[in-house]
This record gives sequence, C-alpha cells and structure tokens, in this order.
Amino acid sequence: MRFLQDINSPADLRKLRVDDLQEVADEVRQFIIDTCSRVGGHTGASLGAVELAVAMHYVFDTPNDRLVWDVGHQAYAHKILTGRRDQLHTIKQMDGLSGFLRRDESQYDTFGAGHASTSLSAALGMAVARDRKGENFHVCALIGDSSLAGGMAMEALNQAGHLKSRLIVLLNDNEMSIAPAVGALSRYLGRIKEAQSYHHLKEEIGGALESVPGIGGSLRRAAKSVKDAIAAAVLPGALVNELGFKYIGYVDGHNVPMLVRALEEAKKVDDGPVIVHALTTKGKGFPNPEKNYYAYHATGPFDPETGLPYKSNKVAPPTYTEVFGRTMCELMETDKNIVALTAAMPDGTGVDYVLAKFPERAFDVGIAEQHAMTFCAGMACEGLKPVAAIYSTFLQRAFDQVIHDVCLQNLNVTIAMDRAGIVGADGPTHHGLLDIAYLRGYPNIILMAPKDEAEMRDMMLTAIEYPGPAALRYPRGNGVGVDITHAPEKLEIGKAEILREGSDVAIIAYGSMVYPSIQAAERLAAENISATVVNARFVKPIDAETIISIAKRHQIILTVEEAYLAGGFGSAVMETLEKNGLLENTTVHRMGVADEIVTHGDPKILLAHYGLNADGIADRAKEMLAERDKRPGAHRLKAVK
Ligand SMILES: Cc1ncc(C[n+]2csc(CCOP(=O)(O)OP(=O)(O)O)c2C)c(N)n1
Repeated sequence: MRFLQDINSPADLRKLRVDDLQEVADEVRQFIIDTCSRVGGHTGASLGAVELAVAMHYVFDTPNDRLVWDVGHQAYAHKILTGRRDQLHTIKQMDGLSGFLRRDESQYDTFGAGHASTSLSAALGMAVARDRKGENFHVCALIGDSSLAGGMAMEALNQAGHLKSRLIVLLNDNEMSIAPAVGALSRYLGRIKEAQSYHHLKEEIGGALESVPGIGGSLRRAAKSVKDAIAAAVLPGALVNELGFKYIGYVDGHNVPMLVRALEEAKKVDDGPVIVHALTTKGKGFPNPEKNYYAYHATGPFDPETGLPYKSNKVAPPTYTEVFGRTMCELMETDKNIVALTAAMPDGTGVDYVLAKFPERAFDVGIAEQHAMTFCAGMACEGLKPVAAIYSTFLQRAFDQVIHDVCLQNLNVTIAMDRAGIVGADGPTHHGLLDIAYLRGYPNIILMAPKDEAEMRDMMLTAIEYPGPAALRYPRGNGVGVDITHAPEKLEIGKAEILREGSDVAIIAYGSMVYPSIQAAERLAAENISATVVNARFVKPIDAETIISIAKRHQIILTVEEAYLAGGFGSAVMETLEKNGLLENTTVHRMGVADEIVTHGDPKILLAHYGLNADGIADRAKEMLAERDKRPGAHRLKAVK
C-alpha cells in the first residue's frame, strides 16, 4: 500500500494530489475487503461508498466542515480515513468500533446514526445553527437513494428548500436499499438518469445530423426542440425548481477526480441547498462475479478470493424470520384476506418468501415504517388482514401510527416484531428492548411473545384471527429446534401456560426467556430448590388469574424478560399484584435490561451481563431465597411453607 498506511487523518489525505486519490480509494477498498473477509460487516454498502468518502474528506475541511452520514452502515471508508484504520478489524465486536456512527467514537462522526433517513434533518439543523452563530463551515449530508425516500428525509427536503440555508446533499444512488429500491422516487431518479443519457445521446445524434451536407443545420434544430421538450419533462426540474434545490449530476460515484470537481462546484453554491447526484454500484469490487446484492449489503466472514461465505457444518434450527415467512405463506394459502408488508427488509423479516409466492399480496413500502402502519390501517378498514413484519427497533418510528391509526380505531392489524431483544453486533440503535413498554400502555392492542418457533406459529394465527390490533415479538436468530410440522392453532387470548410446578420460587418468563427459565429450574432442582415456571405468553391482556394464584402459592416471584425493565413485562406483573393487594406478602424481583444504553457485541455475553440466561436466573433465585432466609422471622415463614 503506497498511501494508506500514512493516512492517519483527513489532513494527511488532503496533502495528496487529486491524481493520487483514485489509488487511495483502491487501497481503502482492498483494506475493507481484507478486513470484512475476516470479521464480516456492512461490506457491500461500504464498498459502494469508498470514493464518496475519499472525495468528501478531500474537498471538505473535516472535522471543521461537518459530514453527516445517513444510517452510517456504509461509512467504513470514512472510519479508515479518520484515524480508525487499525481498529477496523474490531468493528461490531464488544469494546470494538461501532458498526454505525457515534459522536462519542470520533470527532468526525458529527451525528450518531443507525436508523435511516435522519441525515438531512440533522444536517439542516447544523446549517441553521451555523448561520445563526455567524460561522462559515460547510455541512454535507450523505444519503442513499432508499433512505432519501424515507418520510423524515422528505420532510427535511421540504424545509431545506424553504429555508434556503447553505447545505450540500450528496446522494449515493445505487438503485438499492438492502433489496432493490422501490417506489416512485426511485423511478424518478431512474428517469433523471435516463434523461441525461438521452441528453448525451441526442447531442451525439445532433452532431451527426449537423454534419449532413446542406440540410444539417435545420435537422439539428428540429432534433434540439424535440429533445428539449422531452428533457424538460424528465430532467430533475421538480427537485431543482419546486423544492428549491440546485442540482449537480449525475456524477460517476467511483471516479474520485469527478466527484472532487462536483463537490467543489457544490461548495460554491451560497444561496441555498444543492444536491450532488452520484451513481454508485453497491458492493463495488466485491470478489464475487455473481450479482448477489443481498449478500453484498452486509456479509459474515468470506473467502477474499471467491467472495463466498465460509460454510458452517453446524445444522441449526430455522430462524424465527424463516419460520415467520413460511408460516405466512401457509396461512395466506387458506385466507385470501391476509396481506403481508415489509418496510425495506424483505429478507430480514421473511416477507421475501411471501413476495415470491404471493407477489400481489405482499408489499415492500421502502424505508417508511410510519406509512407502513397507516397503510395497514387503511387496508384493515376495508376488510383485509394486514400483517406488518417490522423490526422492534424500527417500529419505534411508527409509534403514533400504531396508536392513533391502528389501536385507537381498533383495527385488525397484526404487527410481527422481529429482532425483539438484544440483537448483538448492531448495537444500541438496533436492540429491540422497548416495544413492551411503548405498546403496553394503550387500549385495544393485544401483545404476546412465543417461547419457541412452534408457539410463534400459533401466535401468528391468533393475532391474525383476533379482530383488533395484535403484536407479537420474537428474537433475532434461530429457533430452539422444536417440531413445527403441525398446523398452527389459535391460543386462548390472555392465558399463560404453567410449565413446571414447584414451591420455593416462581419464575414467570416472557417469550425468549422461557427456555432459559426452564433450564434454570432444572439447575435449581439439582440443588433441591423447587421452582414453578410459567410461560406468560401474553403481556396484554396479562393472565391475572394465573398470576394471582401463583402469588398465593409462592412468596418469591421472579419475572424474566428480554427487554427494558421500565414499563416492561415485570412491571405488568407488579401492577397485577398491586391491583389485587398481593404485593405485601410477595417478594418480586424483575429480571431484564437495566436503564442504560446496551452496547454492541456478542448477544450471549450481553444477555449474561444482565443475568438473562439459565445461570443468571438460577443464581438470582438462590440469592432471593438466601435474602429471605436472612430476614427476621424467616424460620416462621419456612414453617408456614
Ligand atoms: C428506519 C430504518 N428502517 C430500516 C433500516 C434498515 N436498513 C439499513 S440500511 C438500509 C438500506 C439503505 O439503503 P440506501 O439508503 O439506499 O443506502 P445503501 O445501503 O444502498 O447505500 C435499510 C433498509 C434502518 N436502518 N432504519
């Protein structure tokens, strides 16, 4: 590597000649491939944005000028160029670099990210603050074509055009989300590209016509007016004229000198916002000749020669996502009113199975969780049974739509929350730890979590058949390996399942914590401690009858959930006990995630940190018993038992 080992900050990059930058980009690309082939990551997304990162840090005086990356999953080159090259191999691992951007990781990460479509709003805020303070730095937001279609980005575009603040938007247009980009905006960007190639083509034709002896001039004039009429209809007039943006484009997003020139031009625009439209290829340089865009976006470790993932010999049960997708297909076979929906995550949610089997009854709405929910509400008004599969963390975006449009009107919408709980490597922006708390406090909706993939199938049917709103949460990763060959069955709503009867302690578990609780009970049994284990199934309506009867039979209750404790499942159990005057004689301990930011890293380690595994639960039960025995009058309590 000729340049990269000496680039320890963007200032080092800026000492180079423009002519050297393409080679720098090549070295950065190779570095990403080498590193990601060992540790995995958002390989394809980052490979597509290498030249953009090089050009931006060359043209802008970072960190004085502010670069704001949307999502931040594509920013590996940015990390490499901003002093984090030698830590890139730690990306997404505990105590290592974040997979996204974090203000506390680097002064070059001007705005934390992880969820899409935030960059324009944040950048506009910075630009307005700059203007108010009379400062003079540049603000440049980098956003992908799919994230640009997200509601927030559209709202920011609207305000940016109105405010006329100096703001540069670099549009990374690769025609891809994680799956192929969808929607009218994507088509519009396509039309801009077509129009401009048409422009070039027409210029060539025009030149050829002109050379025709005698009539060349008039032929050329006729061609020009036709060209203009067509071009006026399709060129980026809407953005430029109506929204108040200037437009520079399109630019080859893998040609650094061209990008440098375009961004230098953008810097000169001092009377309002400007869009630089760069065309890129996702996964550019990825060592796999076959176009496999799903794999390009993010990968595990792979063979750097072939680009193929390393095969694991382990036979694992299907993932919850896969079971969801396949079960949807089964249920849709018999009920024609069921439709499926994803917000830009077809493969991440299993809706890809449905899109393949029932293309007319499955929708990818793009990065538009808010729209997704209200779109479902509309379909439910007309008698369809929409099932929206959205990651728990991304559903946060659609909170008001769930409340105001779905729950308030008591509509038959099912929400399948994938990746509920600790997700691991993607970290704080992606953990799905809040959904119980944010959904539990409003009437009409029913909330459930399966203990395993078979129960998940039952819950899917239960939710869809329930005439009002229903949501189920399930974790990232593989099921527990139970038999899923039987047809889904409807569950009794609000009814828990007692899995094991004991007398010393009762463990009431929700969803993913049921199996670890059973294992904990087995460990306790080996030490002569007898534990009751309850699979709560529902947090709303909660099974008050079972909880009351458990509280009457046990002095010690442990609740266990893979979620934030505040407002969560344990809180619901406490409320039930309080309502029934049972708190006084019962010691309750809620196990879950404390009120702190959960870092990224191996989910097993993170879960263990919060005691959310068999050992942690068993240990907590023993501690509670020991505490009880230390209390005055403990012998009396024991005797009563
Ligand atoms: C609110 C939200 N929904 C979904 C996602 C998942 N997600 C991460 S990257 C991505 C695709 C982004 O596409 P684009 O903006 O075009 O950038 P590219 O990856 O193509 O560079 C999606 C859907 C997210 N991060 N945030």
